[in-house]
Amino acid sequence: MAATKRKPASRGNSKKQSSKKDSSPRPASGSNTAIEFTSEEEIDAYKRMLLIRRFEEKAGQLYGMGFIGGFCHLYIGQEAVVTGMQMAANEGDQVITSYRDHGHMLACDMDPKGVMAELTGRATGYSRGKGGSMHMFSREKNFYGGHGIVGAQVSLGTGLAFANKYRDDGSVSMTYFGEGALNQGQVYESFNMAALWKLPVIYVLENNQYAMGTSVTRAAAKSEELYNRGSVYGIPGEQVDGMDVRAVRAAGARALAHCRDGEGPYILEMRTYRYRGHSMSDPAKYRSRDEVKDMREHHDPIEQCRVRIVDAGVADEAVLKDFDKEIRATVNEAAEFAQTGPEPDPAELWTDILV
Ligand SMILES: Cc1ncc(C[n+]2csc(CCOP(=O)(O)OP(=O)(O)O)c2C)c(N)n1
Repeated sequence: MAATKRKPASRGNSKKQSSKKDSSPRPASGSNTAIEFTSEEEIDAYKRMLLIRRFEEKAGQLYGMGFIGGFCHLYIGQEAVVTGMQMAANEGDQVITSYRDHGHMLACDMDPKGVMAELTGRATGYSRGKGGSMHMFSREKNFYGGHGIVGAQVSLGTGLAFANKYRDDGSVSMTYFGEGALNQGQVYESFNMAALWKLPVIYVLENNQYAMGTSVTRAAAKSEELYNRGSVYGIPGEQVDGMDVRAVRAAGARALAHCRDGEGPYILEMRTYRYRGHSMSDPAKYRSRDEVKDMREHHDPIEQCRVRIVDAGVADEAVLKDFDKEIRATVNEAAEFAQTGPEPDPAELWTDILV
């Protein structure tokens, strides 16, 4: 198979961009072939993405009110990535990601109550209140965390793919990481092994343009072509408009088919953007308000979906408002559960530790 499947898409799909050459963040227009959704799929995608958005907004509020301690990294702006991938995936395919993980858990159909209760450190949370925002798992839902060490999940995700190949069960490991993590050595060790052994793994590179306060153009060589980073190992890659859930699902389907056909790993560079700071303690002074405003106004994944739904007459504003109401109710219920659940028993300090 050719090392690189697609050329980077044109970056000219954004109207208002910074005049600085090669420094303004924007999603690629992606390889928009066969990306149309049915009416049901549009609604499904809209609801899934809105659940993540509303959940994250609530988590941000609870953090501000002091209910959540430690780190908390929100996924707002990036919802289309994990939503589109999960729409393409089969049951049994695994997900593993970094600390920016709440959206992935919800997309894996984990219970919002259990996720929120983990954020507030309650015994009713997914890690019984001992993991917090960055460390949650659900074997049942094939979600393997939640990892605070940048890039560490890439080798673990490659290991999941090794197990899939060993068991020959047709499952694919969807291994997510940021463009900051991409420059780590273990990522390339993983690429080598995955290509050598033709492991069924999709490396989902969530290029949200910033690693903490460092823009990708300052940190990565050839930052316009990150999809190409596996080419020396013969790993195909493509750049995808990560703000368009349809483009993500289409690319995800291509990559999954490649893996299931026994062709080995695949890289999807999702051009996306995070609206909030790196974590709740980041005032994001390294970028302008206009830059964020432009992304919100012209590229928002949920708004794009909403406009398509209304324009095509799939649902009207009143119906969409009802969806929002339902989703807000689910999230409020999760927040209530997370604020009222019991704290972990102090005896738990001595369980689940490696000696
Ligand atoms: C090995 C390691 N080095 C540094 C850090 C500190 N750190 C936490 S997040 C982060 C930036 C990672 O950015 P990226 O991979 O692009 O992911 P994003 O936060 O944008 O989702 C850094 C340097 C860490 N947690 N682990």
